[in-house]
Amino acid sequence: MKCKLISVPVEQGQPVPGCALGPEVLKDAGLVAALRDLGHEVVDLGAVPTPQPRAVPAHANRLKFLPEVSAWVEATAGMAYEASADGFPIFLGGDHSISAGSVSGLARRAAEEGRPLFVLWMDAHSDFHTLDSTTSGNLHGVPLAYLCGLPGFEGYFPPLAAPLSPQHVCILGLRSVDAAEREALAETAMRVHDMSAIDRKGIAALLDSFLNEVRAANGLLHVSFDVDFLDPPLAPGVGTPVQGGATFREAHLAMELLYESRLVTSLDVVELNPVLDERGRTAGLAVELVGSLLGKTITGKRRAA
Ligand code: 5AB
Ligand code: MN
Ligand code: MN
Ligand code: MN
Repeated sequence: MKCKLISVPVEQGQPVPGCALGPEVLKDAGLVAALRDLGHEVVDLGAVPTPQPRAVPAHANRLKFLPEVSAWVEATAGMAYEASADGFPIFLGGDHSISAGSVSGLARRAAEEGRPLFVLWMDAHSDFHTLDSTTSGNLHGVPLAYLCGLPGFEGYFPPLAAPLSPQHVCILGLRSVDAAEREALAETAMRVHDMSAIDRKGIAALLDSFLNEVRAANGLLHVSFDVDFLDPPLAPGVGTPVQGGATFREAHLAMELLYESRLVTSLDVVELNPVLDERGRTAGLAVELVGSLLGKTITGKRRAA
């Protein structure tokens, strides 16, 4: 596989300084070597150049850094569209607002190819606020609502070439949902698997059923991996930790199943905050999980799918 690394050093979508250091620290933690050891070609496309803030109208809600984040979304979408012509793009965040850009660029490409884009959103949070419903004003909490075409983004975020179909989206690992998000989620056809579902059914059963849908539809599959999906003691280097997250083995198993499916075509790794990390543990684990998603197994042998 030809892995294309795209750095998106944005932290204005969330309140804690340090998140923009994510791409460099993931590379320092051995990301390139981990991928090469698995036999992949790695092309580092560098960082999305810092864009000029977009001229957007004033918004009635107190949104933080809207012109800046909106500009990053537009610039990242352009880069994602270009990079997805071939290979396996990996977007290194930066906060989760970057996925409004990466996924919209990938969705435009998928629409042109006439294939449905599926998205697996691995996250403690649903990121399903609109610009009107967010109470924090932090724009890392809105990307999934934007990507699904919820109202209120017009004129503030770039126009979407191809909104996601909610039936093609699966949230995994959820344990923090705001009231407005809960209402909006109740009205969509998205698959929403919270931690309680993982406890009861197991991550393998939940993922298998989604992966079967992707396969049956001949879909492309993007994985948006918010590092706060992981349980905070394993992954302290995140700005919005929530107790009760995925365990070390649950996370690895998810990645192993995703690899075996051979369905994944692109990836985001977001929300790592190296300033909050403890001795590089979160960065190291994130690199290890990317390795598992791209073929690393315990014995080095491949399992039959
Ligand atoms: B993340 C919260 N719902 O809107 C909000 O880390 C948290 O990308 C958003 O998943 C977390 O501020 C966004 C309370
Ligand atoms: Mn997120
Ligand atoms: Mn999150
Ligand atoms: Mn976060």
